Amino acid sequence: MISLRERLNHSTLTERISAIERLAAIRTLCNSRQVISAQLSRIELRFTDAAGHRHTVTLDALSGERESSAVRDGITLSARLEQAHEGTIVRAGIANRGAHTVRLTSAIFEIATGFAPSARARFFKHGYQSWTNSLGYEVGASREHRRDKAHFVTRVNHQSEPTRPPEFPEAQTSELFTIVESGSPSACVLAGFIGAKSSLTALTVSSPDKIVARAILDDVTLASGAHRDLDPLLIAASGESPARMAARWAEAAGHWMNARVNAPFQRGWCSWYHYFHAITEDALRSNIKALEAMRSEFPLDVVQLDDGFQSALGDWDTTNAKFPSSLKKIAGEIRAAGFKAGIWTAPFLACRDSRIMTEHPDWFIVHEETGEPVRAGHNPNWTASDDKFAYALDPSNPGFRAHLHRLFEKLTGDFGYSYLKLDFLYAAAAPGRRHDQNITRGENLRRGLETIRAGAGEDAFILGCGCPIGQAIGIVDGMRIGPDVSPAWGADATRAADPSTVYALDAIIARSFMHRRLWLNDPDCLMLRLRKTRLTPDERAALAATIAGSGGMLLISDDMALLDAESGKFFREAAQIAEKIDSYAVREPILALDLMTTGDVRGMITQTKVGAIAILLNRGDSPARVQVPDLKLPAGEITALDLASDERSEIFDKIDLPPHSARILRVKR
Ligand code: 9PG
Repeated sequence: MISLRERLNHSTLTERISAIERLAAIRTLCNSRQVISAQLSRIELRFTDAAGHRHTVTLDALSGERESSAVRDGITLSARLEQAHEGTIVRAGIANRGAHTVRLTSAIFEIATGFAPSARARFFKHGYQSWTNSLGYEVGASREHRRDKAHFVTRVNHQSEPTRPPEFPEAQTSELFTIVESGSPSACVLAGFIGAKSSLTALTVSSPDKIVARAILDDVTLASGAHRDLDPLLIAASGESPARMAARWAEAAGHWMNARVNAPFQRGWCSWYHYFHAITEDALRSNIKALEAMRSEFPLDVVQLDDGFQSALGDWDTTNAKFPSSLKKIAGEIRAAGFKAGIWTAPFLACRDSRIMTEHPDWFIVHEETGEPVRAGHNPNWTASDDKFAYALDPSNPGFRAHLHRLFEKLTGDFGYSYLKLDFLYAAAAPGRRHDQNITRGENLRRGLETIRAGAGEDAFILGCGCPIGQAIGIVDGMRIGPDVSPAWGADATRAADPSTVYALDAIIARSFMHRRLWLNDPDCLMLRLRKTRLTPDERAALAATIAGSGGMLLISDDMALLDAESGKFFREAAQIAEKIDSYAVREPILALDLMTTGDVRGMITQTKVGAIAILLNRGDSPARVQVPDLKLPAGEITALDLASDERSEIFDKIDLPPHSARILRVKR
């Protein structure tokens, strides 16, 4: 067994750190940080044989960098440990040296955190896909989750396993990575898969002393003589903040997965949050004209048409009656006005009345027992059929893959769209029988995404949305990291993934560390209008400040006829801050002030050359007073900007925040 006392063991601090930095590092270690070590205690592989009998093979004597292995019924489980990213990386693999094909259920990694079973601890429950919320929870507080009794479509949407095995309840399960924090001063243990090429993964924290990480192998076949590498798992312990640990995970995952992090800062316009499904060609055209005329007030690069143009859900190259022109002509008009043309698709979903579903019923993921296509979405606005469900397409089917490749070649090369918003991507990872039984659900999604990238070409800007977080790393340039915003604050939304500005703000802060580590974060759109919206000026400013503070993509979503010189000034101020923060994010991650908090006041901070910029948000319904020392900002002079009033004030000991408002704090050393 290997102990991860890396922060305390000076000899494992890498040579890359200069002598001066090393001294500084040692000083923080002595600075009353809690001593914590975490270790991998065992790996268990579960599989079934041809007769359906269950077997396990277990590995519990892991040592150093030497490979260890165990064999059972011809199935070999092997693993080795590597020191990297200030932690230990577990590299495990499975080989079938027997005579018969087996089916793999899961690989389970047990990690001893070093915390006492009776300790008070919190864990970070990271969400499955773009819209799923991510939050700190008390360990052991509950075995029940509000989604346990939700509709299948909701669970397939938001969980790597729509039905969790009883030993891994949803309430105690995080996706892809988790952080357990305990003690005072606190220490953190991080466990997270830094790859997502082999399978979906999840981590369960049922008690503070243990994290159970799993590779979900979906009964995939492993033929005689075949081998499968599992995704690498990073384990690390330290006295750093949970947000910094999360950033460390993102750094490692981005590195392992060759993340695309170099796209330029994106500014654009999107049709969705004003027009929704009612968008028409005429409305789009008048906005293109207005955007062209108001270019100096609203300096934008991309004009992106969202949901509502397609002839049917699933048929992305033809339009409905609201769009009498072809998609090619529309892209031409956007480009002639001086913008990049962007378009929305949901490439892994189709409704009953689509050409793709009527002509290719064999391209879908189907129920094991009934052979019926699997439901993965539901929307009355998507179809004229009585059946309002949308079904999951199967990228493991070579016929569908060839279609996807041609489709995206056409949208980019032939039609001229160079910005692609790909939505509802979780559908390709829906459970059910796939054409190719050799690939997991995670691989199926990744294969679909790879096919789209190959068709669209390297130069297209691809934005993932509704997408499981791991599988898209290295393929997409941008990723929606939260639920939809809405022209209403939306604290009354019944589910955290329902469109609602306040839940979007929570996600922007919680996942800020991913920006320029995994891709460009898309915090979702800014709505600038002050009419035809239920957002108040304070709420609009809170949305703008949080989007800007995330350094992420900046798209506005308004009928441009509702905007004026005043809203242009507001936009340019937010854009300037966003771009500045983005430029700093290349070096230092943007971190939540308290990743684990469930309180009304939340925020994030970016290190700058002269100090820091922090965003402070009061998401609650009553006024909040924040004591400045509690924020643990770097020392320096602080000014607060309220975007709603465009007023700056000097801050000393406290900051007062009205309900649903935000302040941008600049700290100058
Ligand atoms: C278009 C929209 C916009 C938006 C996307 C996505 O759970 N739901 O029912 C649900 C519906 C729509 C939705 C998210 C969730 O929004 O995020 O930006 O493109 O689709 O239909």
